[in-house]
Amino acid sequence: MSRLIVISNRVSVPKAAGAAGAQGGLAVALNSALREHRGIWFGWSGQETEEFTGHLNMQRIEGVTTATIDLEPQDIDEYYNGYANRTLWPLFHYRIDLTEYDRNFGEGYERVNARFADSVLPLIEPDDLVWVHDYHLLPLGSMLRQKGVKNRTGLFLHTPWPPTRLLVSLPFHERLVSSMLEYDVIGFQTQEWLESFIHYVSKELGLPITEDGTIDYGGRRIIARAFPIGIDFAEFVEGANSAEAREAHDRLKASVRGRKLMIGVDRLDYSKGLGERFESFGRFLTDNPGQAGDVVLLQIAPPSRGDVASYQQIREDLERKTGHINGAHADVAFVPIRYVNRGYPRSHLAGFYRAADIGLVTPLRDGMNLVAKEFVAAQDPEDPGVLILSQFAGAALQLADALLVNPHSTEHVSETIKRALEMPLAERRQRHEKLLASVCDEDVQHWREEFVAALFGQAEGGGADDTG
Ligand code: GDG
Repeated sequence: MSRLIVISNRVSVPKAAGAAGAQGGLAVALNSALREHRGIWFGWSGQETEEFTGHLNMQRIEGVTTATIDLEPQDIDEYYNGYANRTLWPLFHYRIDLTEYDRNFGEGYERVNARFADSVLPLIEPDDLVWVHDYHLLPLGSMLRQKGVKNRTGLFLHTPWPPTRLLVSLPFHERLVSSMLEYDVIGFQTQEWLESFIHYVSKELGLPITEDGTIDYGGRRIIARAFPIGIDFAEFVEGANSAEAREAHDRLKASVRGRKLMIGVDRLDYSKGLGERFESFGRFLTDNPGQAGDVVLLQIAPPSRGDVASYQQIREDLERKTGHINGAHADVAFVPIRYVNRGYPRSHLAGFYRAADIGLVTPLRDGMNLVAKEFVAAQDPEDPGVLILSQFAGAALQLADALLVNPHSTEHVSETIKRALEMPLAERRQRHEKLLASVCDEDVQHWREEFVAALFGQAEGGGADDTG
């Protein structure tokens, strides 16, 4: 078996099952992948250093070797807070109104990608497969090639890929996308993002796409494919059956005192549609005065990217909206929105999901969305809750038996909440069964195996495993 070198912006050390903290979806998925694969996970430590040295901090934790570097404050400003999170993240989530273009960000992004390439280079051995993750590191593959790396390299993008008409608003977009074409495999969450990418490559770069869907780049064939990410189903179900999960479940159930419970769990991010979600719930309360005291929304939203102004803005916005809606609909013994700005251990989350009658997952745009899948996995199959899911989450393509909504329409979401609350048990079970089958079969192991097979298949010289 070839060794795997995983490269991502941050390296997140595996955590014990019950550990607290808001690990992002990427961290959760990669911990699980690396547990089974011998290999190294390389990335930024999250620490600052006055002057970049490229010194590798190596650690071995639970069978995974991690190698990290520290970055200079200017790197963090321009690459991480700048180009990655003020330029690419909003653009890739269709928010050109929030997208900032600054020459220094672009230069910082390229400088840090080059620093990543220089630092990881001595760790790469001839037979290793190199698997790069996400929008922070799009040009890394081409920088590794320039430094003589001949290994098979792949990129998986966790975010959406924007339509060509939006992407062309990015200065130097051709340079950025061309740099991605040094990877052998480029993976997207869904067919939709893949099609947008292919559209760009063919229309803007004029490259031929072969009949089997590969990109012909100067005679080299690049596999571009959808690999929908999943959750670690077995681990999650085990956590959901733990004593801590049961205790968290019972505590939350007792606190709502027989009322119906809706749950949302999201990093505090404008792409997650939290403001629209709160407004939709406010509308439901206004439109259904008879039910207003009977439904509680628990929104868990651990802060993220707090150094970026648009994230400070969303936080203020949500505080205002929560205050407004609670002010209008609360009673002496009842507050409709419980808005919590902190993270919980995963096992507690599982208990909370299970206690909820409705999972409200309404991003305006999301590469995949793992919360939707976790909500399904945590339900009691005999008496399952209902998943309300945005049609704009990548997950909607696999979870078509959820109640799909347009998160921009407060009217639609409000009516769907009503429908979910009234859904008969037989329909809930029927929908849940189908959702569960998808979440269980297309789990994170499946995702990793498919990606590595595509990467390795090429290494063997035939694209042998490029099925589906
Ligand atoms: C990116 C893409 C894609 C949240 N609060 C707590 C907590 N979480 C965990 C959730 C879930 C993860 O964070 C969030 O994953 P998502 O997929 O929902 O979203 P992003 O962070 O935006 O992830 C996304 C993903 O990458 C994977 O490819 O699906 O589209 O944007 O696992 O449970 N975990 C803990 N406490 C919390 O309070 N422990």
